[in-house]
Amino acid sequence: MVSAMTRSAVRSAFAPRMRLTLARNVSAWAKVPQGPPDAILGITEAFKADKFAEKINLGVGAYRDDAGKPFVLPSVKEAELRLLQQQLDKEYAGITGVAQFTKQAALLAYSPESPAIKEDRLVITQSISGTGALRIGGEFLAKWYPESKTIYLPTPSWANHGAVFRDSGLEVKSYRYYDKTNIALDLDGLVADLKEAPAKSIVLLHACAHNPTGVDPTPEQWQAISEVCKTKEHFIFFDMAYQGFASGNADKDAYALRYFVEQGHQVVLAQSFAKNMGLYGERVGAFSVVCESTEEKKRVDSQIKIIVRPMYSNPPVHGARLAAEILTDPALNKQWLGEVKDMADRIISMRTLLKNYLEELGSTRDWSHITSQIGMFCFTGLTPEQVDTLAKEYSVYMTRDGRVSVAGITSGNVKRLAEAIHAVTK
Ligand code: CBA
Repeated sequence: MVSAMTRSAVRSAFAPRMRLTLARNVSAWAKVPQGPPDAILGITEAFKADKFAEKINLGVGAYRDDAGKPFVLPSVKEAELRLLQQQLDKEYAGITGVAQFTKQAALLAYSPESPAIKEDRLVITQSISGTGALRIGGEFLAKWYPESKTIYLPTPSWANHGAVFRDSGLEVKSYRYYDKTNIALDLDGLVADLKEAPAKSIVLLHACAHNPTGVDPTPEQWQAISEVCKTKEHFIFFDMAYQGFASGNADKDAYALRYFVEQGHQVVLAQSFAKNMGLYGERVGAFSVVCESTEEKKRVDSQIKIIVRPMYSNPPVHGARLAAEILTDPALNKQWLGEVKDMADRIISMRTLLKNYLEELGSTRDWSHITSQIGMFCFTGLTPEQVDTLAKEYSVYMTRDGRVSVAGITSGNVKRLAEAIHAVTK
């Protein structure tokens, strides 16, 4: 047994080391709270943890082939082979990226006839896919747009928009977009809210294939939206993450952007090549600004570089080189456009199959919106509780707002999906 005297002697002998141990036990991150999983990418984590062989992931908007496998476009494989043969170096790109890529990205979005391109007054920078483009745009507007620090998003909008713009230093507000009752665009609500917003506010518009609703304005409705934005002198931020996916035609999907430019709106644009080229993990995108003159373009370009340089210095080259090859070579470009159409068509045929199966099963609900909505997503109208039951009891995963990534449906899983949806909506 150790006496009291001995114990205190031992304590003082070891005191400095105990203090050291104590200091080590209190981590610098002890007060960091647990954050919630991401509303969309968190679904993939839950899906991966599910052991059921016939599980279905309809969470993230990523295209799958009819066997449910990730799809590398044949045009991308061809471009990859060509790049390999060229044995290119791995030097840094400039701050605004691979010039051949950005030139082609601008042509794809705005068209070669665009006055902004012809008159050499379009600033464009490569970005870390669509998200990075939105972030550069948010930072640029927060720093340099003098009229407002508030951006208006549609309700609902992509789950990440709010965080991107808030972190860029903008205040985020919303305008009405979706009419739940009629499963359509709430044009009156949208126009009323944009009229109500202070003049010269920033307005975010999904250029096509609205995420998550799959409801896009018609050309006439776009004209009405342009009109109210003109009257109120609002500043337009287009997010175009799905060019080609809405109609299967890249030019048709660029209608709104081109119309607004034609109407004299000085827009900015975020582009993504994740979906239409299947370059998800390559992170290929672009951010562009329509300027008034070539002289103004030079000044804006210098400020974009000043934003990008401390953020990530310059973008990765591989994916941009792939996209440049596809967009530059006429034969490869044609092949790619055909592949985009094939992807869009497979999605459309899955919509029809799902609706037919639900009807065959005797569902009395009106499922016509499954086929009337466009793009990658179907906004099913399922409640968060029904979504939870689908995950727990049927291993069917989708976002809690009832959004289904139709690109994840296959002819092999659509029947089981219809049965599961029917079971929770009976
Ligand atoms: N804008 C919109 C409207 C989007 O839907 C997405 C992707 C992006 C960003 C921008 P990226 O940075 O990959 O180019 O795309 N949205 C998702 O498809 C998904 O990729 C989705 O499932 O909603 C995501 O990141 O959440």
